[in-house]
Amino acid sequence: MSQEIGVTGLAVMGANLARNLARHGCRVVVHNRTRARTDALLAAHGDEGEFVATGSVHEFVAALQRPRRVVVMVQAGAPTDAVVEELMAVLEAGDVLVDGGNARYTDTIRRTAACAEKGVHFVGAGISGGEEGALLGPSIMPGGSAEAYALVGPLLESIAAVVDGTPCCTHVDGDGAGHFVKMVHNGIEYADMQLIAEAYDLLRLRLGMSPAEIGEVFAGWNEGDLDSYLIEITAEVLRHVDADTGRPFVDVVLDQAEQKGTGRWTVQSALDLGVPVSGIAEAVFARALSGHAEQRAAARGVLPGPAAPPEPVGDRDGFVEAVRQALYASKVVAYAQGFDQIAAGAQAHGWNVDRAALATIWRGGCIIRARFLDRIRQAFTDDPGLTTLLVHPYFRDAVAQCQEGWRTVVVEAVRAGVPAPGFASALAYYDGLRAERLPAALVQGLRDLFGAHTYRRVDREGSFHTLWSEDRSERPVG
Ligand code: NBP
Repeated sequence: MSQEIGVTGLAVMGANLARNLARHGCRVVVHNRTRARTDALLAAHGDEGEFVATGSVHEFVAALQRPRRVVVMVQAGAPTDAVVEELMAVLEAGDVLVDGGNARYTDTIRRTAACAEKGVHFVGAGISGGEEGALLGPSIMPGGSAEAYALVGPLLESIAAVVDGTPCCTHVDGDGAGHFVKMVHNGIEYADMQLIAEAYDLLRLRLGMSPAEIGEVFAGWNEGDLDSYLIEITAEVLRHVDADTGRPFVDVVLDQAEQKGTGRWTVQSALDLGVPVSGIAEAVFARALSGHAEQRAAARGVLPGPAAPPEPVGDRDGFVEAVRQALYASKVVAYAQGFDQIAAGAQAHGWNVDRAALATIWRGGCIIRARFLDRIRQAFTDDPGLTTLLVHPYFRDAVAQCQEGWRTVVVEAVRAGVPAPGFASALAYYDGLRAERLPAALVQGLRDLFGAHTYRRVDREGSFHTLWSEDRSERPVG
């Protein structure tokens, strides 16, 4: 395989990916709509490897040997369509076009089909790790055909993060599979961050700890089961002091969380698939609530909280440990839900997604990298058809050990009027899964009464309808 690739789109991600490729001995032909970015890249980093700067798209494509390998790193949506269209006018059958942006997976399915008409392989590759990951080793989730992966996979694997000698890059499966799993990865990231934020809030409001003290707690947690990139950077952010005011950094940041869209896409897809990703949904809605400044201003000081001021928490160390348990258990639920969505998406689209392989490539490079992904990898390796992570013996026992603290924290949050939607909904999901009977039976009864929607019985096969407005006798239906 020739060690050559083209990269178009040289903003932060594309430039760093190009540098990563060049540092790994690849000849990198670079291009950007605005030439100044190309020149800036070469001026600053041209000595890191072999770069070939090009001006026009024609020049860019002509500088590559066939079959050409081209990575597109531009803004998702219309810009990606514009770039793909421009490239498709010059690329030829057998060439490979890799979209490393955060494309919506349905767009990737459409682009893959359109490129295939001309014999060009389209690879929608999820890339996680931000700008640092792009430079030093991201986690890469390429979709597309096996034939296309054979052409670009080894190159992508060579620049990915490496954990225990294994590159954090694997062929996920056909057309949109790569971008689908990247979307769910980002959804899990939303849930993870929301849970971390709730843990911080409870320690601050119920124990009166300072951000720096809570930073120390997170640093300590990072030594154990919670060891992860997000926990590590939480400690860093909480310890940070604003240079202008001398106040904790978190206290000078406006408390309105923004979003770029992948969390929302994950929830929209989960709704279509019928998968209860309540942890991700709560995280998306919590960000939305934080941004509803008008409603918050109207309610602040107007809506009463608990009648009596909450009593101080007596056992400080015990409460810190309970919050750790709530965080760990809720995190397992969020990951379990995300992996359920991946299984459901794969089934709906006819992809064969190996969840153990995904957990393997999420152990490094990406934002959700965490020690416990190794446990998830092991769980799906033990049982590739595992119905839910929560019933694997390791996670069943680990969550069971956290259960008491988890429940204490949710009760305390409710009692004190501190919002903890992630912890509470994760616990409700857990209790919902393990319930002997759910009140869904009553929902079915109501649906049958007002809409003749029918129901199934616990003691007989088939569907039934009760003649509610007549003699209330029961009829088999269909
Ligand atoms: P941006 O998402 O900010 O996009 C800027 C790039 O898109 C520039 O190269 C710009 O060219 C190009 N571009 C645009 Br905008 N419209 C174009 C058009 N019509 N034709 C040609 N080029 C066009 O860059 P980024 O933050 O480096 O991210 C690149 C991709 O990677 C995105 O899809 C992003 O979602 C994804 N991603 C980002 C991160 C991250 O941490 N930032 C992480 C993972 C994935 P110009 O210079 O001429 O304006």
